[in-house]
Amino acid sequence: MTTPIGPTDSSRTPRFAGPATFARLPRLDQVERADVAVVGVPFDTGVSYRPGARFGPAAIRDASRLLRPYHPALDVSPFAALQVVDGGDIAVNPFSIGDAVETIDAAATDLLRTGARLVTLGGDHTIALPLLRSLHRVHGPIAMLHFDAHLDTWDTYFGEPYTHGTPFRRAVEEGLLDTEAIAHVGTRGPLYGKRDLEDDRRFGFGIVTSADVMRRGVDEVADALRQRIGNRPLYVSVDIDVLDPAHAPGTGTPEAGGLTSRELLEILRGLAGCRIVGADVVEVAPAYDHAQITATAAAHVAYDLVSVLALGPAATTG
Ligand SMILES: [Mn+2]
Repeated sequence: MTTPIGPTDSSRTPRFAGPATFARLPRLDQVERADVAVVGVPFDTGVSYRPGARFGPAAIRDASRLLRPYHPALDVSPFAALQVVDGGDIAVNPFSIGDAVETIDAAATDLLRTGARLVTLGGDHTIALPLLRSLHRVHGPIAMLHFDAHLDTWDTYFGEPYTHGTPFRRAVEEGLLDTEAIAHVGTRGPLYGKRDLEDDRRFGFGIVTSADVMRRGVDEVADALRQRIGNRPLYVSVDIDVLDPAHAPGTGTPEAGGLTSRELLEILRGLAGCRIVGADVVEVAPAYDHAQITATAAAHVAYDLVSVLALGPAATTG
């Protein structure tokens, strides 16, 4: 294997200058092959409340300029262990959700064929469905950890099946997920009714609420999740609204009482060793952000996901 091409040298080009790629990494077209591609999906037509997540990828990339190459907590240099690149943005139709879903699936499928694993920057949570469809074709049913204030297993909004509140109901209906190993983490806030939880349980989801994380602690939660997942191919979906609005104000559907960014990062680090086949960070809406709080949190989530990928087994096809 050739030595990976790392980020632009910050001793020569200051971090606030130079290319606006994720972590100042090379672009996909600048390398022979990539192990991990960080890809933007600037799409927010599926949101039910505040719009603006279409500007998420650009905001996360800008906040990622300060990421440095060594991860001390995990003792790994992810950009040296793997060839990580910025795969650019998937250009989606902002006027047709159905068309966008097909475009994301096709583009992700093409990227997966290059051998790269994808860490996707949203965009609203609608994008997880086509990403899971493309992964399912490679790996079969996939385990999933879904970090989110919300369940995202509702049926429809205004009669529409593809929205940011419905991707995981569709994913279960389509058989994309391994229902022995799917869980929400960080759930909180009011629901429409008790039925929401009954439906969700019927689909097979476990729930670790935001309050559970506080009471049980991050290590115990991460251990329990790791045990449930085992060696299954795993998708990790992080809706930034899993964080408390104090830690992520720039998002579409904020709920009080969420995780701290420290708790979220610690749980993600606890997934080291899992067979992660793909991940996303979604729902960053920079227009409601302040001082890059949300974009910085999202950049660090993406960095920790890449670092965990660098420590885990390669995603061989199942
Ligand atoms: Mn969500």
